[in-house]
Amino acid sequence: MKRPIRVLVAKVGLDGHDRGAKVIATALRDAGMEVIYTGLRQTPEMVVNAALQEDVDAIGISILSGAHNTVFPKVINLMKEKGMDDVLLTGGGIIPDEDIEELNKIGVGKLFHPGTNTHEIADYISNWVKEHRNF
Ligand code: B12
Repeated sequence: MKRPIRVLVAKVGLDGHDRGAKVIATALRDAGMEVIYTGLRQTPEMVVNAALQEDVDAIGISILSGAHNTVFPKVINLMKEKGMDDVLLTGGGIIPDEDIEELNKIGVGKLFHPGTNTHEIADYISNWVKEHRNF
């Protein structure tokens, strides 16, 4: 690859569960990716604007608060509005399987449960980006 994969890791909502986001940000950096971590309490608009400005290959959202069915559709719709069709939206946290299925149907990528090995997540992002983005 000519350049490292760029990923925006974001925490949307008002809760303070940032451990998973920080673990993922560190794991993706260790896997050789360039990671921008937004910090806590971002809105979908802030996340998508930051992703556009930073020209990322993937957006990763961490959600443990239960707000996934509100947040992911908002983010994917904003991405579509801005023409970010070749950017991956992925994430993880406390998200039931039936909700993951519905979110996948509207274009959200894989969502990972607690306990997922971080290598699996890094491999998924890396393979998706190689397949869908022009390097
Ligand atoms: C630690 C913890 C806390 C800590 C948070 C510390 C911190 N700085 O993060 C503290 C004590 C502050 C806390 C507080 C609260 N918590 Co809490 N907390 C937890 C707990 C026990 C573990 C979360 C954790 O850190 N796991 C370790 C990390 C590494 O794992 P992870 O985030 O799941 O990440 C993995 C995957 O999910 C995935 N992933 C996660 N993010 C991302 C992002 C991307 C991009 C990708 C690809 C993958 C990915 O990959 C990671 C690696 O495998 C969970 C229960 C649980 N079993 O998850 C409850 C839990 C999340 N908390 C809960 C609640 C209710 C609260 C409180 C509201 C309790 C209260 N009444 O006060 C408060 C909220 C306070 C606040 N202001 O936000 C609930 C949420 C319920 C819900 N979703 O409906 C849970 C599920 C407990 C429960 N069973 O009820 N909590």
